[in-house]
Amino acid sequence: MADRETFQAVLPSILTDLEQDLTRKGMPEALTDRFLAPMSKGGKLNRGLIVLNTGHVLLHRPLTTIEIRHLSILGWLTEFFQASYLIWDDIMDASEYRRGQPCWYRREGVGLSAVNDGCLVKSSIMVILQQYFGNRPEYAQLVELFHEASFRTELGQLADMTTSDECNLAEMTMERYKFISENKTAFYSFYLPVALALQYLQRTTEQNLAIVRELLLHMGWCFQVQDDYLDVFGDPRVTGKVGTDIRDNKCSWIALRAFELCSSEQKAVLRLCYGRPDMGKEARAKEVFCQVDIEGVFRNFEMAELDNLEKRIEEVAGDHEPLKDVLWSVLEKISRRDK
Ligand code: DMA
Ligand code: MG
Ligand code: MG
Ligand code: MG
Repeated sequence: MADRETFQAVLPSILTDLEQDLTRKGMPEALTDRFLAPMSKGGKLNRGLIVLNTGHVLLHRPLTTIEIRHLSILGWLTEFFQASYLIWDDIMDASEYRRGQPCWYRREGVGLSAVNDGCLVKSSIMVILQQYFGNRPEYAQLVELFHEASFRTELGQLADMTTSDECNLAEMTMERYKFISENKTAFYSFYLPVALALQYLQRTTEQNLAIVRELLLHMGWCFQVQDDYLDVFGDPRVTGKVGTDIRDNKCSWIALRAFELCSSEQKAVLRLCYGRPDMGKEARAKEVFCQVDIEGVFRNFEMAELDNLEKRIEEVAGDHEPLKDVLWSVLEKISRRDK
């Protein structure tokens, strides 16, 4: 069976485990479906699949049935992690669509209860982690990784929101951008899934972790640059979401780069139009992005960064064959993506 199907086949049993836990806690049966609803919402499953794939690539032998199951569970917990932060992120960004449907907080009968739903999805991680890994030697490390990822993601989201609220485009810097994207995205999307697999398979050394951390944070930063590009130029039918970065005054890579390339007239248009809740102004800001050929600038940057990452992987992980293979397979996932 391909990784994706193997992985997907594990979700129903996790949901059943959660359901049984609720029953033990005396949760009225009528509420169970409501509890489970935000946990099975699809998506690319990239992050979850990275955990299982890292296992395959890391060991020079086939994984055992139990290893496949455990890695898939850790993958689903990574997906739960993402699901909870996306629920909150869509409220914070006033987004309308996610994965081709109205954002969770905009669903009939959800509204601000979405805040608590995000908490429940996230707390479910610890319920399942305890159940399957509670007696294993690496349990404390797995818990710690999820805690660290939470803190980093929240710091990134704080920096993302505060920068939008307090800075205009001229005041935003690439240094700030790097902090935001490494924290809000890279840590949980790239480092967390690989580090979970390394911990579970007991392949961590200080050096291993340092190598993957450096490269995966870099990959996550590139991934966020792509996300920022797709926010404005992606096809909503493919990405499943409608961008809000221009009107939200986001410290977005393409806005920062475009501003650097603008003439003073174009800068004046962006000053007037970027970060305003007005469709006409949003369109004018996008027009300026097109005038400075930001799409071409982005494509060149993407190509150069992917090359750069390939070189860096050879340099840093060259003597660590299994780690190198892991990093290559993650890099493949982000190469020239359109969603
Ligand atoms: C999302 O950044 C970050 C987290 C922690 C979910 P974003 O708002 O750019 O993501 P999206 O474009 O998917 O809304
Ligand atoms: Mg968002
Ligand atoms: Mg956001
Ligand atoms: Mg985005």
